[in-house]
Amino acid sequence: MTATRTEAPTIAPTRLADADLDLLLLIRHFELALLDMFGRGELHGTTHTCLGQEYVPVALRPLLTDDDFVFSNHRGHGHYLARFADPHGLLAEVMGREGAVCQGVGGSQHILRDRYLSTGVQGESVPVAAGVALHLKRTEPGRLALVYLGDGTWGEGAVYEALNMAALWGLPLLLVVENNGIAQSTPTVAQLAGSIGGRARAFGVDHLRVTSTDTEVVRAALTPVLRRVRERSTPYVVELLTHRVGPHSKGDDSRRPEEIAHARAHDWYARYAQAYPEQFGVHDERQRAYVAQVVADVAGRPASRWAEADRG
Ligand SMILES: Cc1ncc(C[n+]2csc(CCOP(=O)(O)OP(=O)(O)O)c2C)c(N)n1
Ligand SMILES: [Mg+2]
Repeated sequence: MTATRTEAPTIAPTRLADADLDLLLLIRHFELALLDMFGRGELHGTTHTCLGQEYVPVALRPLLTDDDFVFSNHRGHGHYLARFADPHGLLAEVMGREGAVCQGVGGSQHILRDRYLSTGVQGESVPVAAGVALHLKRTEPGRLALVYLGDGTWGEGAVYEALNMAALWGLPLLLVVENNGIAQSTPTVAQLAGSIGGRARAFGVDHLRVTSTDTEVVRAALTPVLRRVRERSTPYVVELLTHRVGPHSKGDDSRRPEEIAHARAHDWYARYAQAYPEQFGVHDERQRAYVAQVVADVAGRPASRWAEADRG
C-alpha cells in the first residue's frame, strides 16, 4: 500500500478555471468512453488510460509552447488531448476511421503530429528526445523537449545513456515521471532500487518530487522548473507521485481490492466533485455529452485509408 504517496484526500483541491476543468473532464470522459467501447467489442487492439493522472498534462499545458517537443508513451491520450484538444482525430486514430491523426496506422500508442510523438516502447523516447534537445539548443534556444515516462521505465538502460549525454551536453531535456507506484502488475518497490531522485542526482541532474494531485499546485511547482530548463539549457527530472485509478490496460488490474480503493480515494475527479459540486456538475455533464457526440460522429465514419502521398 502507498498511503503517504500523495496528500490526504481530506485536503480540498484548489478551484480551477473552467478551461482547466473542461480539459480534465474531456480526458476523463474520452477514456471512459474508450473502455466502454472496448467492453462492447467496438474497439480492437489495446489501450492504456490515464484515469487519475489527467492533471499532469493539464498542469503543464500553459507552460509549454507549440515550439516545444513533447514525447509521450503508451499512456498518452491525456498528453495528446492537452496538447491539441482534438478528441475527433484521436478517436478516429484509435478506431481507424477517416480523420485519424496518423491515418489509423498508429492507433492508441503511436502518434506523430507536429512536434508531438508517442511510442509504446518504454524508454525509447528519452534518447530520441535528447537528440532533439541537442538540435533545439543549437538552433532554437529557449525551447525544450519534454518526455513523459513511468516509474517502471526507469528499468530501461536507454534512459541512463540519454541522461548522461543530456547532463554532459547541457541539453534542455525535461523528464516528467508519472510515478503511479506500479508498472503493469509490478509494484515500484519491487523493481526500483534506490530512488528516481538518487538516480537523477548520480548524473548531476536536478530532480523535483511533487506529491500534490492538485492541478494548480502542480503547475506552480513546475513553472520555475521549465523556466530553468529553458534559460539554462539543462536537463531536469520531475517526479509526480500519482495514482493509476484504472487497470493497466483494459481490464487487467492485478492489485488487491484495497489498493484499488486507495487509488480511487485519491482520485481528483471525486474530490473535485465534492469540493465544487455546482461548477463540477455543469462541466462534467457538458464534457460527457461532448464526448458522446464525438463517439457518435467518429463511429459513423468510413475506415481511414493509408495514402502514401499524405505522409507529410
Ligand atoms: C521496452 C518495453 N518493454 C515492455 C513493454 C510492455 N509494457 C507496456 S507498459 C509497461 C509498464 C510500464 O510501467 P510504467 O513505466 O510505470 O508506466 P505506467 O504503465 O505505470 O504508466 C510494460 C512492461 C513495453 N511497452 N516496452
Ligand atoms: Mg507506473
